Amino acid sequence: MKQIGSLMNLGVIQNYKKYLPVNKNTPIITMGEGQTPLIKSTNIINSINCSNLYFKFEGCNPTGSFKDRGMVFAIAKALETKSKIIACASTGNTSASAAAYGARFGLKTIVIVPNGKIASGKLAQAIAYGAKIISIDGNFDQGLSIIRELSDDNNVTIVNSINPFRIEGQKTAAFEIIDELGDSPDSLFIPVGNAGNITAYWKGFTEYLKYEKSSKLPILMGYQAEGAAPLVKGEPIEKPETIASAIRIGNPASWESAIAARNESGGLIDSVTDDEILSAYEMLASQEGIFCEPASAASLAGLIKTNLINPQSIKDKTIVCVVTGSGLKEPELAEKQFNSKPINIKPELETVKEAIMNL
Ligand code: AN7
Repeated sequence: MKQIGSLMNLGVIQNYKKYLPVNKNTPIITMGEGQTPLIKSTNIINSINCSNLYFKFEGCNPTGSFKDRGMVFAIAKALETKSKIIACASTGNTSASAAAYGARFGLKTIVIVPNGKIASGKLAQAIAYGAKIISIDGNFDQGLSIIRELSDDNNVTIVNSINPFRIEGQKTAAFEIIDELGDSPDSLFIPVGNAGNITAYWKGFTEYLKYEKSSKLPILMGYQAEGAAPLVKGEPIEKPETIASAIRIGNPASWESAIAARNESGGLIDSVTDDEILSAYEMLASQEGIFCEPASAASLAGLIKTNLINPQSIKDKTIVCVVTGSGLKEPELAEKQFNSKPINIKPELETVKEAIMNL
């Protein structure tokens, strides 16, 4: 019995409450988020010039993305202050996460999403969890500016990453990586959209160094999609475009903290093309068994780009690529993107045998 209990994931608030702004009125809630696998590369490592490569697969969170780490804490804080309504703008994953935790913990959830620009699985989640869904003929950035104005109304708690508790919860991913590796990796490669996550990882890494849980800080390497790369261009993009809909963001809310994370870590925020993203998306699935959404593959795309242009910078290093969400969010893309297609035949042993011989 005891052993079974010890294997239970108590969630990121319970596991890391010592490092979070938890007080006696903060409810310790969870849906089992966090403790996601840090998967050692078995095949891609052979074509990359580093010595240890890991994928932090955040698609294994309860709603299929890293957002759950931050959402659980934002919701705990909303409950602490007796808020009844939560709201967010989203490219999809934040809305799925908010809707799930909102449903579970009795909060009305309002989500604003860009019409026709969110993956089908994410919309299905928001519908299933019962959120009030407002689809706007506009993009994420326009949705977020509406949300910011809503936040003047005290009855509504904003659960975008402009809510500092989201960042607090998400920093636990950095803690888990250090707890598992025994120290910080040399570099962390991460997709960047609204730039909350790169901010959160940097906070986590710097705090764990301060608590002497690690001996060094990693270099942070953030990747935006080429058509949605305001941090690379140095100015907001009015009409961001990319196949990676999760990071189709032209004016990131955490702009300054992302630049600070880059500068303080001695890292880089660069862009990768949609083709590079799709190629990394295919490699993760077909070579490592990690089926992620396209935005999530921007981290590996960035590592492959770095391996080509500056191999010395990763030589002999321990590297973690953050894989932010599940490929099941957007099944249509896989059907379009991969060569492997089902063959349709009669339900007869001989016909099946013949088909297998011809594979
Ligand atoms: C899979 O859900 O912004 O740089 O509204 O879903 O912290 O924004 C999602 C972002 C990367 C970028 N990977 O993270 C939203 C939203 C996936 C994502 C990002 C997102 P941030």
